[in-house]
Amino acid sequence: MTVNHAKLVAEATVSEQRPTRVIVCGEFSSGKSTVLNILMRDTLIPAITGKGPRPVVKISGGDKPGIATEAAGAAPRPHATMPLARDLAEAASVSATLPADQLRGFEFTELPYLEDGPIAEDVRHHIENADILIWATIGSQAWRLSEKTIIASIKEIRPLPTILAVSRADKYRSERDQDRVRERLEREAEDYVDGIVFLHGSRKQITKAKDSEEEWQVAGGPQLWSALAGLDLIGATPDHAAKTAPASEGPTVVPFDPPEAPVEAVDQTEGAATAAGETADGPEWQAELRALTESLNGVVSAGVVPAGDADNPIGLAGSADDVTAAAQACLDCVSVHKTAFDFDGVETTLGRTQITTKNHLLVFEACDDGSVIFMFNRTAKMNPGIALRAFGRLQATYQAACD
Ligand SMILES: Nc1nc2c(ncn2[C@@H]2O[C@H](COP(=O)(O)OP(=O)(O)OP(=O)(O)O)[C@@H](O)[C@H]2O)c(=O)[nH]1
Ligand SMILES: [Mg+2]
Repeated sequence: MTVNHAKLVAEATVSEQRPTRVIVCGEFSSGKSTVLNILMRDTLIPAITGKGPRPVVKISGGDKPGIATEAAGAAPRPHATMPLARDLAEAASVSATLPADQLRGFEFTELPYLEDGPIAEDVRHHIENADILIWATIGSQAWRLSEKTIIASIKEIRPLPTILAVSRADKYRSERDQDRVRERLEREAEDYVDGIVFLHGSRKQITKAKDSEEEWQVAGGPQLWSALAGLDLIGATPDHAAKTAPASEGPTVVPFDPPEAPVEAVDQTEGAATAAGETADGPEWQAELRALTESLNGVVSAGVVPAGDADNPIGLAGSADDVTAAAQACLDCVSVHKTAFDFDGVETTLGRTQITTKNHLLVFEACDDGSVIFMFNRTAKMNPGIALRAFGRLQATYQAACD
């Protein structure tokens, strides 16, 4: 898989002491446990049927694997394997620690299904302490008024960056149907969610995804991780008191923190500038941006065209040919814009620009120093909303390095 978890973790856990907390919420049977199973790439959590009580389900990465349930007022009870659905339904909570690499630094918590109405105190507590919300919705009826109302109440408690996970997308009759739903959701849920991911989460599909990257891609696993990587997290400070402070204090963006692990070299176009203080892979900002693009799914190419050096784009992702082609498309666009829209001799500035084709999205922006940063994506692998958000982070990181 292409997700750089080191980056996600480094970024999300400002303090080493605490994992990134992701709460998975949604209405009854909307696919919350399925989201956890897809992230784990395993069908560990059974589907509990009936509209009765549900345990809080917590999954974390860690070296000491273990599963424990808790019942109200009783000590945690360890289990060698995940209890059956009927036993789980009677527990107040179940926690599983798994040695899976991709979960390291994370704590995913499925909260019992929510209904329109006041948010219970214990649910409120989870929201106040969370970093990210994944809202699960059923593909055939996605984004109902009740969901909007519940998410609004959650965001009033804490304005969590939010991924909309659309389950049962395998039930759409065609890709066109899914595209139509995506377009509608992008329009209607725009103010509430920061990214949309479609899931094919039947238990059979998740089982197939265990040993096959291709099947995992079909399930939507890499897309889900990509969407998480594209988020700006709020309020993560090592100080617990600050974390639980009222949301009215406003969000603060966690600074981008590159992974410490060496970043794999990407095709570099010859002739890129070399200045003092560079690492073997180029200046530090290049390593940062490569780590970020590497954590995204569906990037064909990405790079920077230095000001006044159009022939030597700096590759951040993709082959040298792909970088050159996308760079050329951006430069042509800038050039056409300059000549075609030069009103009365006053040069207009081209802002962030996106070109959408049937299967791709090219987005670029000219920076203050005249250089151009771009990203070229496959839309089937990362939907445009997430891609634009991710590009925003790429551009902001680059701009900060230029300043
Ligand atoms: N085919 C298919 N089935 C799915 C998908 N997502 C969920 N299901 C099935 O729908 C049922 C409910 O899914 P869950 O993930 O348990 O939903 P939940 O939100 O955790 O449900 P509650 O905790 O009971 O509210 C299960 O039988 C799942 O296997 C999907 O993407 N495709
Ligand atoms: Mg569930």
